[in-house]
Amino acid sequence: MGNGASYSKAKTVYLDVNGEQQKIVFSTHSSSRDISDLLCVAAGVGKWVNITLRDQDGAFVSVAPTMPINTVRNPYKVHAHDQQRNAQGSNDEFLQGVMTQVAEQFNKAFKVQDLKEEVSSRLTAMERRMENITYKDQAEGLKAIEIEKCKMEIGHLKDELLAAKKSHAKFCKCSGPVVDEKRIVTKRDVPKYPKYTLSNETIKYLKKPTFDIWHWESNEMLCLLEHMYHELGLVKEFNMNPIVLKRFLLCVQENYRNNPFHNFRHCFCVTQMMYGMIHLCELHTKLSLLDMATLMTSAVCHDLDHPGYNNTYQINARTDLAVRYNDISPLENHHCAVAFKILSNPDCNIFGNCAKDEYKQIRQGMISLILATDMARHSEILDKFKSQVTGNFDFNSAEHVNSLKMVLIKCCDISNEVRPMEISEPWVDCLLEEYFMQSDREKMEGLPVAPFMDRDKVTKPTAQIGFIKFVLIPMFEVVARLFSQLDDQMVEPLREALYRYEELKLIEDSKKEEVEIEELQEEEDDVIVAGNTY
Ligand code: 0WF
Ligand code: ZN
Repeated sequence: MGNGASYSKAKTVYLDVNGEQQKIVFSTHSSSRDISDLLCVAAGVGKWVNITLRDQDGAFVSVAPTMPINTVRNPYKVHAHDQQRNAQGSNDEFLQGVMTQVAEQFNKAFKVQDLKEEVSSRLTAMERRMENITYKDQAEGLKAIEIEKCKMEIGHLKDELLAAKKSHAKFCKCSGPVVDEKRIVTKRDVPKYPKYTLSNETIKYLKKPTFDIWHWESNEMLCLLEHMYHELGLVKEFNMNPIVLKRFLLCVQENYRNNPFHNFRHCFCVTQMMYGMIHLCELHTKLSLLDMATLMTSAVCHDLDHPGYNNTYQINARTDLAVRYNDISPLENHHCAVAFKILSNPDCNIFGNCAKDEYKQIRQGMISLILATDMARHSEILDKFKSQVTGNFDFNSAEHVNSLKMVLIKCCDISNEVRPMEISEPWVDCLLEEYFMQSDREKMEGLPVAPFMDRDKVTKPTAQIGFIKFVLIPMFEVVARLFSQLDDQMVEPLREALYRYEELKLIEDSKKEEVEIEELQEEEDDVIVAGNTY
């Protein structure tokens, strides 16, 4: 394993374009758009064509700098969808396309359980689109009966999907609909998870916020996480079986989805930052090992099975998660439930050898910390902590320490901008890609869209300036009042990031102004020409 000190990395991804072997090579700092363009070239199609990739199991692979690499023997299948042609094609073709998509997704749903919810809500969205077509097509003369037939077909598919969902629940004897049982059991066991030797340099860097989190593939990240548990003395203190620890981490990794942002690398980043803060703040001198185990395990589990659509979407779209948790932090409640489902398997329970009371405290702590990552509770949690720090912060008070732990996990969760620019910037692209996926879907489903998620309104600097200025810096400044070493190592890098984005915004604004002046000039010229003509 290397040391992770170099920041840029080239990725090679192998492709199957209609049976022909191709490959693309890109930097991990490329944008998703750049990679999409490369894919179009590899597929021999124009840049307006929408490309999707599927792996050997038929699962979609997101086109992003974080996409998993593959091997020449397991290329991703390239599918090109010509949007221009579709737009010009007949309504019949469009309806045919919709039906094919429905059938494709439906078939896939039988193979992959966790797509069922997705399929169901997409069917609803398609139904709404069909409604729109009905009105438009009356003018264009498309037979209403044809549309009715398609609607009926969708209705049948939905009924069958619901029946399949129910029979699966019966078959699996799921204790509740919270968790997809299949994913809780690891697909591969510990022997398949290679052992790496960590260099001394890697071990040293791992404690720093400058650690290059893009340098490592999944197995390496697992190995680094395992090292953190050992190095902090948690394995010894809680009498963890080292194989159970490996299996727990493997199971955690398998329960993160391949979202552009909320994926296993984000889990690794948040945990590595927690590990870094534990060392930087010398928390072992202030907190117990039980607190440390709670902090680390909460970080590892905090976004388990994130679907890539935030709480606002869950609530507005009235998803199963929102219904299950009565609109109260549906995602965070779900991440936590998945965590304890994993720990309920004795083969994965790293706290299996703890005393009952210790387990109870760890469980309580983890619930409190994972739920604290809901940004809707940001002011409530920070204001309470601020008042404790402003008075006399008491490391012997359980309430004060709980507030501190909540703020620590919050800091780590949104800490990308603390890292060097080369590391932090690609995360903004990943997050915007996830946000745009959500806002596109919200538009399609007629749901409200937040301006900061709207691809027509947000840019990287506008997204980051307010977030760094009003969320990140104030929060890290409060923690730095307790641990002054944070000033140089975390608050200062945040100020530098803010300055950089403000500079970028100025450049962006002046370019926009130039374009506006040019447009005005052209309009004026047109008026003069028109004036001369008439
Ligand atoms: C893109 C920007 C943003 N920037 C980050 O660095 C970051 C880290 N985590 N997150 C981030 N969001 C979110 C992931 C899930 C929750 C937090 N976002 C924030 C938004 C655009 O703009 C604001 C700005 C101020 C207040 C609220 C939203
Ligand atoms: Zn997170």
